[in-house]
Amino acid sequence: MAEKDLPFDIESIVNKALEELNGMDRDADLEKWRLKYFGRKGIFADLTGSIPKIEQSLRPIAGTKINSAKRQLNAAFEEKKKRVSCGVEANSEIKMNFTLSGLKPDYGSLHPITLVSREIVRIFHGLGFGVHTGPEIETDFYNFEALNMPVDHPARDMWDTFYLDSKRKILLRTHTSPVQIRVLEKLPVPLRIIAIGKTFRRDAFDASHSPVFHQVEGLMVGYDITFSNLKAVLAFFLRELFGPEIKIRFLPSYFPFTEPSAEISISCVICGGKGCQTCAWSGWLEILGAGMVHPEVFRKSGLKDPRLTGFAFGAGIDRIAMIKYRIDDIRHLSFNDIRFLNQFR
Ligand code: FA5
Repeated sequence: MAEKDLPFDIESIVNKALEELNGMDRDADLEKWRLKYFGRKGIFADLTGSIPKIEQSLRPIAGTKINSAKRQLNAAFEEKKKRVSCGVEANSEIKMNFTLSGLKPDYGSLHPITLVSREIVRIFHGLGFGVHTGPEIETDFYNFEALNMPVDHPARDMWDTFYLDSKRKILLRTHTSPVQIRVLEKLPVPLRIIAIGKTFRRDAFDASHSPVFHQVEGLMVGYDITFSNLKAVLAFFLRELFGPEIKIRFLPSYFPFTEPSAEISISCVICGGKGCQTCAWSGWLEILGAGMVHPEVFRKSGLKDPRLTGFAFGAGIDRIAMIKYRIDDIRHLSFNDIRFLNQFR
C-alpha cells in the first residue's frame, strides 16, 4: 500500500484551495475560505475524520499528508490576510494613500553634560590645550598619595571615597586630579591639557550633590608659568562659557596639591549678583578650585627640575550645566526623563 492508494487526492485539494485564495481581495471572502477548509465542518475536518476508515497501514501516511497540507494552506492564508489588510491587493477595500506624509522619525539629542563638555573642549582647544583621559578606577597612589596626601593625611577626608578592596588601595577616583600625575609621568614638558570624566564620592544624592558626577581638570606646566597665567586662562574660559558680562572672584583656599590655592566664583547668572535663592543670597556661584602645582606633585611624578612651575584647576561639569541651563536639581541629569532631555534639542 502506498500514497497513491489514499482515498483522497491531497495535492488537488491544496491546489484548488490556493487557486481560490489567490483570487481574493476582501476580508469577507477570506473568512468564507477559512470556514470552507478549516471550519468545524470543513474539508480538513472531514479528511481527518476519515482516517480511522482508511486501511491501517495507510493511516500514518494520510496523517502526515493532511498535516503538511494544513500547514501550507495556513501559511498562505496568513500571508494573504496581511496583504489584504494593508491594502496591497489590487482590489482591497482599504487603499494606501501614497501621497500622505510618513510618520516623523523620533530623533535623539545630546545630554546637557555632553553639550557642556564639548563646549569646554572647544574653548580649551582654542587655547592650545590637549584633551586627555584617565581611568575611573584608580589606585590610592594616583588619587591621593602622588597628590601630596600620604596615608592618614587629614585632607583625604575632603573626599568621601568608594573603596573597591579591603586594603583601601583601589578606589573610584574622587576627582580628575589623578590625571595630572598620569600626564606628568607620560608627556614631555612644557604641556597644557584638560581632562574630562566621571568622578565618584560617597555624597548624599540631593539637589546639588550626586555620588557620580563629572569634572574637568586643567593643567599647564612650563618654565615661566605664574598665577597671572592661571587668572588669565580661567577668566577667558569662564567668560566664553557664561558670557562676557560676568564678574570673577578669586578667594584663598586649600588643596594639598596646589600652593597657593584658590576658590573661584562667578557673579550669579540668575540675579546678576544682587542675591537670590540660587546663590544663597551671596551674589556669587562657586565654580572651581585651582592653584599653582605643589612642588611635591612634580617630585612624585618624577620631575626634578626646580625651575618647573604650573597651575591646575578642577571644576564640576554638572554644576556648570545646572548654572548654564538653569537646572534646579542635579538629579535631573541622571534620571533621564525624556521630557527633561527633549528640552536640549
Ligand atoms: C576638587 O575635586 C579638586 N580636585 C579641584 C582642583 C583641581 C583644585 C586642581 C585645585 C587644582 P572639589 O572637591 O572642590 O575640588 O570639587 C570640585 C568641584 O566638583 C566642586 O566645585 C563641585 O562643582 C564639584 N562637586 C564636588 N562634589 C560634587 C558632588 N557630590 N556632586 C556634584 N558636583 C560635585
